[in-house]
Amino acid sequence: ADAPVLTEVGEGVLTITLNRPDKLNSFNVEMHEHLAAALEKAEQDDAIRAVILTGAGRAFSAGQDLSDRVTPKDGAPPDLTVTIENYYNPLLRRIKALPKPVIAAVNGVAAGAGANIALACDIVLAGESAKFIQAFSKIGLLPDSGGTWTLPRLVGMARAKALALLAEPLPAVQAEEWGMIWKAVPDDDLIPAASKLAHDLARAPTYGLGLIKQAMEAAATNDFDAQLDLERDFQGRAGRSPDYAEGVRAFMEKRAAEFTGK
Ligand code: T3D
Repeated sequence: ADAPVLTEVGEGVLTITLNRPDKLNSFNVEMHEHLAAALEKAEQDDAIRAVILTGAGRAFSAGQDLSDRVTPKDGAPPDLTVTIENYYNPLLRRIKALPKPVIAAVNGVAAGAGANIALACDIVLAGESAKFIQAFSKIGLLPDSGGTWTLPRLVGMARAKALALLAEPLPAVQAEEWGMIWKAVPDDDLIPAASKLAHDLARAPTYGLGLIKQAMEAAATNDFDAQLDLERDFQGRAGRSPDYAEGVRAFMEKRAAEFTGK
């Protein structure tokens, strides 16, 4: 059988493709395990300086594979905390903690956990025909994979609650208008645009980009004073990096900088 996740590395960019197209790239344990391994590679390999997450076929991901979630009449219900604790939550923590930019290239429908995994990425590009659906409420669940935290921060509480309660599909263009994603682009431009973005980022001072990502995430829970302290400390670290030295030298010498990610 085909691998449930495909990976490809080139010029500092790791492209991860969810690959269960017949099931709209919905998540089973095997796909979780392959995705975790791919992200671990991104963590450990210094040569990888940006990541693209996308889906094969017509969907980005339809969230949890529901085919093994059917509760027999009079049977015991599944314990959903197990998959969330063992697979979804570690996945979301991995994406957030990775000190490298992760770009979601949302090639089609992103539903349930599939939507919230995309929205946890650092830059979200979507094809114009893609839709985001907080599908959970249709089957009696609530948004997981960080959705109840992420959505209100991205679009405000009014829109977040309505999206979660109504489970109405939000087209990519409207998602861009609402500030929920970075950009909606014509479908045919999606992969080239994501690839260009990722390659530009991979050539950038990626150590600094990692600090930017961590500082922004920390701001969600820090107060202003704590955040000023964090900026001081992180800037101290950035200021000792070879890429900062190269950036300043290149500016003064009026030439293009050559960053190494250190
Ligand atoms: O369980 C836990 O561990 C807790 C964690 C929960 C996390 C979650 O993500 S819960 C939410 C799960 N996801 C959903 O509820 C979404 C279900 N899917 C849909 O609503 C629709 O499929 C879409 C809106 C995503 C796409 O609609 P459409 O009309 O383009 O396609 P379709 O015809 O519905 O689906 C195509 C095929 O994919 C179809 O199979 P078939 O008939 O061709 O054999 C469909 O059953 C299958 N499919 C789609 N989504 C899932 C799925 N199979 C299993 N699980 C799915 N989530």
